[in-house]
Amino acid sequence: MSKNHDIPPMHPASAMDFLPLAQLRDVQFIRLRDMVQRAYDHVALFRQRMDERKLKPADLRSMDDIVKLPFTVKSDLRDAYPFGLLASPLQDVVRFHASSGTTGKPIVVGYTREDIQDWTQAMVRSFAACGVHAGDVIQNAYGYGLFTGGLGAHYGAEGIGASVVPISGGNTERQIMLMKDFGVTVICCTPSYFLHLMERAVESGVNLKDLPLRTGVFGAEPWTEGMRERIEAGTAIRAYDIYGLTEIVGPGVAMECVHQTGPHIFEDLFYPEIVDPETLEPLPDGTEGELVLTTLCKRAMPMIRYRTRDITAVTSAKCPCGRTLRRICRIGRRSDDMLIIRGVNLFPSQIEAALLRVEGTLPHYQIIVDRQKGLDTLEVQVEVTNEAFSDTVGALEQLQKRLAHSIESITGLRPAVKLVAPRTLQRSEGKAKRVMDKRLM
Ligand code: DLL
Repeated sequence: MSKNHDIPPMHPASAMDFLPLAQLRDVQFIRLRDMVQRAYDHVALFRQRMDERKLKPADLRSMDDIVKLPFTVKSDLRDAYPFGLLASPLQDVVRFHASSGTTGKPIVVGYTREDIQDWTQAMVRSFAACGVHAGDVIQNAYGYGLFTGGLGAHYGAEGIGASVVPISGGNTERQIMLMKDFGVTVICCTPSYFLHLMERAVESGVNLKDLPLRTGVFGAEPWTEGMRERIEAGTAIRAYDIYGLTEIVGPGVAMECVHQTGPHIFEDLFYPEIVDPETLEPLPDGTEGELVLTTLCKRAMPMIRYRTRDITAVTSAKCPCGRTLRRICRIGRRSDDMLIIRGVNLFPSQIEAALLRVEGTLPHYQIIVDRQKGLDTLEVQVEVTNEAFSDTVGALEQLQKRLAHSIESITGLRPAVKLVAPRTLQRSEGKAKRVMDKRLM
């Protein structure tokens, strides 16, 4: 029995994780057909788009036919604000979440009781995949509220029978105090917020390596292998990548197992495809493109072929854990976060990778793009370690050169690198904001 509840914890390892492929495809297809029928019957937009293609739910004969279905994009959700895409009557919806996005109205998603159970199960499987179990003390520093991170991780943590500390984001001093006093073993937050926690722990005289903390469940924003190395070297934890998005469910669409080989997609619930973002042609496993996801079980708000804008590849290469679920490669970029500087395409994650290759810097940086006399300019501000900061001017100039060179070798662009003192750049409590594009202001 779990400690705080009358209900027993959910079974963490799902048979679905290890299903032979032929069986998995059968399960997916049965679910797809039912879901498409429901969407066709109850959502005007899906019916209209399928009618335009002269496609009926019964025309789907196997998983391969998924490519006949129309895509859904973020503006469809925005245009349907707030309840236009609900496939269930409002009285069956037990929860809403919303994501603010950058402009205009938020996108809203609804969940039935069964949807919440499926999502909880996906999060239970996520925790189980990275070795979290009943008896763990999970500090949940994802934001609670309309953002899916807090409640999504919370239900999964309770579901697996752990004790949850529902602290939400921010309040960093208190986070460190509770982590120490409660014997926290697992932390859930964005990787950028964890860096902030690491830094504040040092300032408060707390050595995270002395605490029972052993696992980090990090996601909601892009992060690099270099960042994982820095986090693991500075603590005694193993850092795992969790992926998800509001439109599909929230966290728990995909999660890394203990082998840290990239997040396994819970394919029996969320069917992945990769398409060419320009032509929208399907691409084979192993090829990079835009991730498209279809919910197979969602009742209140099914999503058909949702274009995530996240660029990755799906791999079916075997993982030592034995899961038959395919994996996504680390998501380093979105098709809509590309900066074009003097005609060169640049992704913020390339800058992170370049900076972390060089000794003497901290993983806190900001990218500032501007236009002067008609020419694009790129400045990268990066914090340096205390030791490096107290170095001679000559040594700092050398460091600056090494950083500019590292960035140039990855991006082809030579930036102005500005070294700043430790703790100068703004810290995030949720998703980090790395880019300031003054050309748009
Ligand atoms: O960020 C859900 C979530 C909460 C995921 C907690 C993981 C942990 P949104 O706010 O809708 O939902 O943002 C979704 O964030 O399309 C990606 O661009 C990005 N993202 C999420 N997880 C990762 C990750 C939540 N592990 C958008 N790596 C997605 C890279 C990620 N990017």
